[in-house]
Amino acid sequence: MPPKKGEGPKQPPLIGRFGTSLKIGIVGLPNVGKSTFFNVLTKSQAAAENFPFCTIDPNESRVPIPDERYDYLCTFHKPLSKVPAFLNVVDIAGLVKGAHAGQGLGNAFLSHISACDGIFHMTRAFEDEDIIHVEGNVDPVRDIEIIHEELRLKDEESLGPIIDKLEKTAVRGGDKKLKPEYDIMLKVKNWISEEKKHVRFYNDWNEKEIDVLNKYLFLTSKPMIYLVNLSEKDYIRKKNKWLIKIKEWVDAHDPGAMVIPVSGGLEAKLQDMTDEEKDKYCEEAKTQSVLTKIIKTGYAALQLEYFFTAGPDEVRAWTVRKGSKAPQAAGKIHTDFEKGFIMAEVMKFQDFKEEGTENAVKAAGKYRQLGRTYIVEDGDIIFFKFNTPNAPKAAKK
Ligand SMILES: Nc1nc2c(ncn2[C@@H]2O[C@H](COP(=O)(O)OP(=O)(O)O)[C@@H](O)[C@H]2O)c(=O)[nH]1
Ligand SMILES: [Mg+2]
Repeated sequence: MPPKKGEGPKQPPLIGRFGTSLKIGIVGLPNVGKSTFFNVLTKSQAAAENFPFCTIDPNESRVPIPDERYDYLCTFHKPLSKVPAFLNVVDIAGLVKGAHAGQGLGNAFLSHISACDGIFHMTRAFEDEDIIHVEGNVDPVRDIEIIHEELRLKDEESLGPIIDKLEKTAVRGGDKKLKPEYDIMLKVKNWISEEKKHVRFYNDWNEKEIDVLNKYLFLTSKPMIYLVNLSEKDYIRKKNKWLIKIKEWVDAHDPGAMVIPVSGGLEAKLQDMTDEEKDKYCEEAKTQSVLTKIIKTGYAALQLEYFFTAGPDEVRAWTVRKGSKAPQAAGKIHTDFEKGFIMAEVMKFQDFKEEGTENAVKAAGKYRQLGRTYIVEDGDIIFFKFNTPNAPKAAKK
């Protein structure tokens, strides 16, 4: 018999803040279209569903993750309450050259980035003489390098006092426990200051090193998705002289990172249309919005995924960190669920859709009862059984 799914090898540790309430910041030079894009994202949720709590403050928004599985479950159950998964997005004011040394509103912006867990790095590849470019002309590769360098310099600056302090305690103070941390920080410093690289570009950090990195959460350890803001015309024809150059630069410096072409102008225009108008416009122009892809990519970059609980009362997506085991996932719903965890009854969404009902899934032998070591998979529909003295034996949220 093959091993039970979900009880596979140990997953590697992840760099980043531990938690599920993570944020992604839109970062870039001034006037590249960040706020326009942020407003499109913010409105996308307002239009889709009326969630009054989505706008956290003028610069931060909770954007629902578009998901056909969620939509299907809502249509199926017609629940009283519906809660999708969200991506928290922050519109960060433009960063300029010298920000690490306090240029512009430098340090404030950098601390806003510090509060984020991932970065939508927006660059401008559209020409428009009416819109001032802080660097004088359009050159997104140069602009990407400016932002990268600011983040790197800021990390370099943060490292100084960290190493001084560790040196005092671990080396001169003889605190042996801290010596490994000191050594790791020297390695990080070498990488950032001598190699002039971002923390994330070194893909061989071991578990111990990642533990230490997660204590400091360097700006250059945050995953980055490159959004190339194009004119509507270039976006539609999928052609712009910078696209290949950007892709080559990213592949060489930040291998594995995604480059996504977008047109803020087009997205804003589509947003103001009715669904029919939008479909017609996209069909005629042979194009489509890229918002859904951007939102999903951003969410995945934060190492997040979700499982569903679904019934007539509520259909809800629960965000967990990738690789979470069933009891931790249960704990997202209620701490009692985790403490008194008995089992997770799991249906795959695809099975549910194909079989048509929960009973049919059961009859087909595809309804599984899984234990504490089960690693939750994205889109699982879960019913937890748990045990606590003062609570019912099982609960379906
Ligand atoms: N031509 C063109 N102009 C844009 C586009 N996106 C934004 N803009 C304009 O560029 C200016 C700066 O945009 P904004 O979103 O405030 O940029 P931010 O400074 O990066 O937040 C505004 O006048 C926008 O209307 C676009 O895709 N095409
Ligand atoms: Mg702005």
